[in-house]
Amino acid sequence: HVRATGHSYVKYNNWETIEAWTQQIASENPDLISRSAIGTTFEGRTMHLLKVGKPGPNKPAIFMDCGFHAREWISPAFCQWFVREAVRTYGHEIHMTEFLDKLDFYVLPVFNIDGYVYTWTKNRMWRKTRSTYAGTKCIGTDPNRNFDAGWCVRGASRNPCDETYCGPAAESEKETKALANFIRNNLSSIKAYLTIHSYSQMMLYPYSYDYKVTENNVELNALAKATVKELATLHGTKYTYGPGATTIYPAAGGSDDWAYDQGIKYSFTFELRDKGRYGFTLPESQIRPTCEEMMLAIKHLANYVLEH
Ligand code: ING
Ligand code: ZN
Repeated sequence: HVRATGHSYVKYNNWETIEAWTQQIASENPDLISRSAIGTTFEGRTMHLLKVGKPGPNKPAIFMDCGFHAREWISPAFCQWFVREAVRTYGHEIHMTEFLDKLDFYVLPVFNIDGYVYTWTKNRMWRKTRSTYAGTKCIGTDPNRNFDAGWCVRGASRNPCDETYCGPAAESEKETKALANFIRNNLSSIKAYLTIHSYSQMMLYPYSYDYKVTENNVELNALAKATVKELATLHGTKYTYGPGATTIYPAAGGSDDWAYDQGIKYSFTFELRDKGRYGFTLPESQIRPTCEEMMLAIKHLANYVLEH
């Protein structure tokens, strides 16, 4: 049985295919996409970032990453879908045209590339990075416990053998450092930070590292409520929403909390489909509906960011 190696938006693609796709889509759409590298992973792979938007001076930006956790395959599939929809509908659909004229989307298709490769080759259920440290035989740090936001105070483990290991220090992981450096260097333009996980069908906002609420909690709650309502209009899929600590569980060191504390007032973690029937092994037949309904959510957020 031969499995085609070509890229498909309705299949899960391996890293080799996704990496080639970043090059291809950027070179086919030079007026809308530029590709850069923000760093390299522990195992030496290049972290390619796509900047999607019509070039112009002083544009605000929305940053979105996928593939923090290796086994959450629907997440990278969504980042690819988003980029394709952007280039496919620019100039044909008024809202996307306006977004790309007025905003840039930074899209990091796979953050934890080493872990993603490992889920394709050795262990489909791997979550963490693949970094090693002296003094332990256990491998990997949870990248969503490795940011400098209440680092390792709760909902994270100091044991390198655990799935939620926070790492030997905040930003110990090369991937975390690369993403944090990029955001720090672009804080004046980045208005929103979106990080895409699975599964549970949730839209979370800070805080997760503490039970405190944000200064704009009322606004974030209203925005999340309206966003998930919009998402549900397509297939009736229900997403719950709220601050991370009380909606999913308390967990320190997450990227959304860190981005928020850097001053990015619209910071969200999405947990895509489903609610546990298939979990991380969401069938490929659900890529299209999951991504189509998520496009409505992203477009709602983009519109909000433009108006605020
Ligand atoms: N869920 C997230 C996790 O990293 C989360 C939930 C969001 C934690 C924001 C901390 C901050 O555990 C999944 N599915 O990974
Ligand atoms: Zn995750």
